[in-house]
Amino acid sequence: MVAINLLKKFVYGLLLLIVVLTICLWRETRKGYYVPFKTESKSFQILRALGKGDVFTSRLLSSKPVSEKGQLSVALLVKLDKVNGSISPTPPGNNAVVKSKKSVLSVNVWNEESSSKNLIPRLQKVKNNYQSMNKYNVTYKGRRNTTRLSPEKLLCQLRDRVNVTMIHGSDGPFNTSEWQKYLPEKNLSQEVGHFRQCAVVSSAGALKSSHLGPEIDTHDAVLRFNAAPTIGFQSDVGEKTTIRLVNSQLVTVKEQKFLTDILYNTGILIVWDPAPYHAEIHQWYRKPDYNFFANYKEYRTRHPKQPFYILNPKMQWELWDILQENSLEDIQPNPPSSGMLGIVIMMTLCDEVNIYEFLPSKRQTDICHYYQRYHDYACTMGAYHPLLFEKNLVKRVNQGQNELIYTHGKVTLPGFRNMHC
Ligand code: NCC
Repeated sequence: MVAINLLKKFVYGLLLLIVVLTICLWRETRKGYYVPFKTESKSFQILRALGKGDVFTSRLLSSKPVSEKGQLSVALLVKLDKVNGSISPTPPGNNAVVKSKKSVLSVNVWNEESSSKNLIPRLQKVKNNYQSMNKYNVTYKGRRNTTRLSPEKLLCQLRDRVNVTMIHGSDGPFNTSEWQKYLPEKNLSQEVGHFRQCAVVSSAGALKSSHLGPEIDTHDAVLRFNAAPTIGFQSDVGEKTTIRLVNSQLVTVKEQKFLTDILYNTGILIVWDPAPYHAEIHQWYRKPDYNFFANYKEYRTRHPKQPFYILNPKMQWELWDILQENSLEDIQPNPPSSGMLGIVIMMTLCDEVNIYEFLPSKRQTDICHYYQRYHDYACTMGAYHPLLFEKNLVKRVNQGQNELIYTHGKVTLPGFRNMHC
């Protein structure tokens, strides 16, 4: 009897230990964890439950740093005045709204002066580590614009200083008879022609339940990134894919199944790879970040009719310099994200570019991608890529309304062709 009681106590003790260990392990892995999809941010769910669906007080961004469990930080509260059912931004410093009896909507959209100081501590640490590592030997000696450039001037800088070109047969190490077999004959603008309105669809989790699919599909061309699917997500992200920009890691790493997954067989493909700071093509070719060249050739052999370009690596640092020049602090010395590269690529091909959920909407979430259940703020705020500063720049040159950022996560930029500098 005594032995049975002892055994029972031992089993209960063991069970308790297992429960405690499981909780500890769960807390340790909070940095990237999988849970079932949430369709709306908690704050918005609460507001809806309270029947306050149109008084948006989502804490997308706050002016104080917050913990990992909190919402994203860094805020600018943009007050929108609701008039006759439509919403228009209130000019800064205008108290008319407060004085009038009109209903006032307080919504938060991306603060274009966001600073890394407002990031959660983990992301601040990651940024500092990348800065000390300086993997690409960035030696930036350029200007720092302490006085803000106008949106028009910033756009002209992008147009005039970022050369969006693809590698072609006359470029350095690619001018061999072997490479001629693989590189597309036509250049990208010959291949696509002239687009009027284009959409760039970020891969953010905030696209989930957005119902933006039909709107996205009305565009002449749609750019998507990496492994972002359409099948199963049409109502939120649409089904048209004109161009897919993929990073070299995705093309190289076997687990990503780039050579076999039919996801990649639609539209025009463009691959890019991080290069040393302002390196010549030869230097990059000898030491790419991911050696994707063999898989590129293999894919071209399997799908010779599908246009597949290699982005000239000079573009990434030309763009990075503009990001650094217009930021008040040192940004990550790593190339811009695929998202930012894709936006600029589309600005060279289209008259107008609508970008979805690059700047987070009211659906903001820490779910990384709309097609996965992985949670990590780094996907939206940046860790390796200087995403925070990319978003600041995009917000500054946005020609659309703040209201549309909030409701649709939508930003509108002009195509380079339509700009008068
Ligand atoms: O996640 P990723 O990007 O494929 O997303 C494409 C672009 O969408 C924007 N984005 C994404 C998620 C989010 N919550 N907010 C956003 O604004 C970004 O602009 C992003 O660039 C990349 O840039 O290539 C990146 O690729 C992934 C990953 O390699 C691919 O998805 C392939 O699996 C990187 N993740 C990892 O390496 C773990 C990511 O850092 C950048």
